[in-house]
Amino acid sequence: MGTALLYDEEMTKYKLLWVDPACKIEVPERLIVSYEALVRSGLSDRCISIPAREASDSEILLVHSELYLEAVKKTPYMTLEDLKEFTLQFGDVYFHPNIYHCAKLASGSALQLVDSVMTGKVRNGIALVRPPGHHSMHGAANGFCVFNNVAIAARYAKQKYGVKRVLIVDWDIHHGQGVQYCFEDDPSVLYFSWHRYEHQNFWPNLRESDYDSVGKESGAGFNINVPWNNVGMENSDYLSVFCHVLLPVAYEFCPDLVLVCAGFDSAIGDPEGEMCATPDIFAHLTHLLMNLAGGKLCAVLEGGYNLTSLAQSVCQTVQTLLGDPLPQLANLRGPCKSAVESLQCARSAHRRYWSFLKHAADPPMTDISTKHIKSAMEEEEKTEMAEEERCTEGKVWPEPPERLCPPVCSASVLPDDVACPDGLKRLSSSKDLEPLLVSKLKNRFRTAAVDGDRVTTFSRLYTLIEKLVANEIRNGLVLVPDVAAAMMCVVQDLTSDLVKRVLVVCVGKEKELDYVTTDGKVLVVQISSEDREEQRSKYYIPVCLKKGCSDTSGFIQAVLGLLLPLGYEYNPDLVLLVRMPGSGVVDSMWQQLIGLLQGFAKGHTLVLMQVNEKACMGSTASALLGHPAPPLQDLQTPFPEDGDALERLRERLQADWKTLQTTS
Ligand code: X5A
Ligand code: ZN
Repeated sequence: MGTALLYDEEMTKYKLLWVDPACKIEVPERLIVSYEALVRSGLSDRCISIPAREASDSEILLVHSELYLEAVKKTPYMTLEDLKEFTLQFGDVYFHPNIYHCAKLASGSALQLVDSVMTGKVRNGIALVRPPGHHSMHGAANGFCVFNNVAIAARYAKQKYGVKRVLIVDWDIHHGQGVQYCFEDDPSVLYFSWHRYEHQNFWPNLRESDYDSVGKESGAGFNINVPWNNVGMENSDYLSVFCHVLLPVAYEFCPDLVLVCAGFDSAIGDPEGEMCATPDIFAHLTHLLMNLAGGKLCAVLEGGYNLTSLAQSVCQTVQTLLGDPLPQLANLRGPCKSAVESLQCARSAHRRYWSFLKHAADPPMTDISTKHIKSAMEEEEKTEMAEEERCTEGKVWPEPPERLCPPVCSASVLPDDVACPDGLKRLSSSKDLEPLLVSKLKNRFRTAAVDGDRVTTFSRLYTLIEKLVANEIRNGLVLVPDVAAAMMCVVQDLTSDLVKRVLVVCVGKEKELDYVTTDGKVLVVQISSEDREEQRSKYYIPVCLKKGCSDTSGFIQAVLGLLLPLGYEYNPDLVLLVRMPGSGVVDSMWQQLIGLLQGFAKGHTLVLMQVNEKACMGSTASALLGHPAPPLQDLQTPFPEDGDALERLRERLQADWKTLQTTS
């Protein structure tokens, strides 16, 4: 199961033929540099190339009016003067004799991609297209867009494949108002968009781009807008919105298909967006969506006008779709004040529709009632802000580091009588442990004689960790007789010299977790039914769920709203995932957890399980190998106590962990 790449040089063959400052950035080179970067980096060779095709009339009519289609059909025969005049009835768009052909190819490419993914020919894919689509409307071109490629693709997927729920994630820096209008009364398509808004002072300057446009009639709750009221948003702002707004809703929605309006004008250096998120953020945004809908994800290019930033961002996205390890994001801060306001407003506007947001706090009244006065004030603040603080087109940033795949994806350390799951490499030999380490282990087990089997297991485990750290192996699965003791050994003895920061995720009850707490070399997040209020410290975070780990709703809520942001801020070099015996965690939840955790530490995850839990070895191995987790179906409403407790915990931890901030 691979990654599809759709590209056709034909779509580079139209351009602006007159002077129009609003349109001059939409150039054929956008597509050329994106594709060439994929070729140069060797990524295109690893994709499955799918031919583009033209969308048919009836497919275009899934979204657009006959009148509009017939009008566009005439453009190839128009004179330059006619084209100019035709263009005038629309906003910020241009026509060219070849654009109708390209627009049909752009929509058709999105449909070919949907076909490839829905028939199982590929797992996921990307379509590099021009013209973009998300601004075009039922009867109008707009914002460089002629046909709404992604909207057509969503309707097509529903019609042709009986897809029940489609999630559209629009990370382009402009509001895809065309997509919003298309689906605002439709509960089967959930549209999420963040966009530069500046209290309606940024194009397309629509009142309905604000957070309070939540959808209409039965579609209420299925339109999510997160307006950015300042420029200069960073990686941490984008991740906060994903963790605290989009992902909780997306998991509750449980889509059958994910479509991405993949505009890269939200990246640093873009003259339209003026944001500061780096191209490697798209690796993480992509990754965070890849465990939804069983991995069925179709990305379709929208905007992106800084050619350097665009090409890098496209590569980051494709490399993630291919399953390569994620880049580490260093020095993440909390969201900025303006981002917190935006995400708080969006959460609050949607909490009546989504049980995963039920406990979101109200934004302070003043923020709403004085918004416009405030916006004027902010305008001033901003111009006063040192100009070099703001990102401009001339801004430079380091090229994202190369993302190297280790020679071995997944390795295992297992007792000799346990069969190794397919695809995993069994570690059966190892060098002898240093005597010092052996004596430490003996101490740990409080036995004079650590038996031979145990020493063998631990020396193999040590070898595995060394190879993870050396990037010879991506991740590992280890079965031990006593998980609690093994966890302690790994954390205190085996990793201390090798790894700067270990994120320990402990699933289920464990009495003796008190030791690993103080110096920041280890961060423990434990999810169980046990309340250990007195234990809380910055580096030991127990999450208590009323019904423990078997409550998938509470569990996923804790993972998205707490574990993910903490992980991003902590930025571990190794993730140790410990499954306590009898934790009760549901298989699909366990796989989701493994999948999501692989966004940290370049994918270096070590899973520790008890030998008698062989039953879940297969699903663990599958998740470690990078197969998408099955969707979490039929999630129940979380227990109100759990939602409350989670919100309180987040509140309390906000002083130490800025990424947990959801209120101002
Ligand atoms: C697809 C896209 C932007 C239009 C900006 C017009 N369109 N000012 O990014
Ligand atoms: Zn855009």
